Amino acid sequence: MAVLARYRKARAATEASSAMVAEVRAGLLKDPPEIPCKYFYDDAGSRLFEEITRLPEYYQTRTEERILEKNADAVVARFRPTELVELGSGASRKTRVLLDAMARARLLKRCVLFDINERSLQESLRGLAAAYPGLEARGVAGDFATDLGAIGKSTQRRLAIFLGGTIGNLLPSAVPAFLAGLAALLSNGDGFLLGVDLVKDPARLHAAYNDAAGVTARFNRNILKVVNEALAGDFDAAAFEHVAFYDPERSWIEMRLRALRPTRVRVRGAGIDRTFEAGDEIRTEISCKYTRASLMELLPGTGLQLVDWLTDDEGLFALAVLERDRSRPTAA
Ligand code: AVJ
Repeated sequence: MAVLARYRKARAATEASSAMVAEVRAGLLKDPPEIPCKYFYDDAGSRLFEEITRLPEYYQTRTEERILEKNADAVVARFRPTELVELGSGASRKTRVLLDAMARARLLKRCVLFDINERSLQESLRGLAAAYPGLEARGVAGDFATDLGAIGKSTQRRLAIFLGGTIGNLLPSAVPAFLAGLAALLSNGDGFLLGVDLVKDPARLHAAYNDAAGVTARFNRNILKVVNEALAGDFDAAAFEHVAFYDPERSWIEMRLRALRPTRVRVRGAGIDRTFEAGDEIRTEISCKYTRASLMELLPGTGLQLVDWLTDDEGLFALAVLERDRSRPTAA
């Protein structure tokens, strides 16, 4: 059987690394300084994130998987997709729940995976090719905030999925443009499943980002190693502690790295040379939490409509079921 499993990069390697130079430099020169959270996901960081998804405190992944398992057949029955498009697929365990539902409905033809980490993509594509003979699977490596266009449009009926609550990494002000870009990949009547972590008891959120085993702390500090390796830096990761807290005003978790003592840092590849005093912080991630209402506020003008809201009994996590607006022309 012919299995098509290939991937390409949304941008050339040189272009991606010059973007990293500019982004890391601009971030570290901000006050307070920051490092974009997409740089968490080198191979070690991707593995640490997989470990996070199995932590007892990190309810997101298993809750979303349960919601998906319960509703996959109904979602497939509603949109009748022949092609699945997954953004930020990572290890792509949840992808299979939908591919299985599409196969049961005898609709499954194609699958496109989009992820920042090339190795995750290659492994996922290899796994899917083995598990779904005849599936036309391809991958695109890129940044979902800027490179979505590289996926291109399709003549197939598409179901796009963006799971895990990763939309929370975008500032809410950046979400409408992202959603409009995603809608441009779809045709009228196509579906989009968006996983969102919900506003809840701050203690529960705090625990999820400050796990007892310290995996999130290792994940957070790993970003310094990524910067060191890619940009000839000399961050002393041991000089920084993990900080994660919930900001109830902005409804987001913020992760930071806080200097434990004065530490000089040079990042030669980004032209950075500065000292962090004890207590100085670098912001490494925001993870926004939504309600049905706060998500709906971001939809007008994007070409997407909320048609269902699937959640768990405890109201921890939701899958927003969105449809490419039928009343709009398909042209982006
Ligand atoms: C993959 C972005 C959804 O925000 O919860 C996990 C990343 N950061 N623990 C999240 C993360 C700290 C995760 N997302």
